[in-house]
Amino acid sequence: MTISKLSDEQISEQLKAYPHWQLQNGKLYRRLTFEDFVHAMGFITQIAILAEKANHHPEWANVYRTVDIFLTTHEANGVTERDFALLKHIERLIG
Ligand code: HBI
Repeated sequence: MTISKLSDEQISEQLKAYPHWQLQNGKLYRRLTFEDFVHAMGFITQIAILAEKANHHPEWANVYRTVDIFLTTHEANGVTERDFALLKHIERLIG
């Protein structure tokens, strides 16, 4: 199923509800900092399971207790509702 990317205006409008996130190089981006490396890995593992179930995967970088997470939809070459769905899962998980 092809999915269309959202416009920058649509993205900015939806991001108003998520002030920790920003649009960076066409991707939704947030830096997460955990109490230690093991907690960072626990987060990554939980999101990995969700992502696999949704067949929609993040791009991320982990250095010790930080996780930089980037959400974009490769097949749309931009941000789609699938990215916001994963963002909402992440926000629910970290509380
Ligand atoms: N994850 N972020 C992202 N974007 C995609 O387009 C995507 C994906 N995970 C799996 C996936 N596409 C598959 O549907 C295709 O690789 C077949």
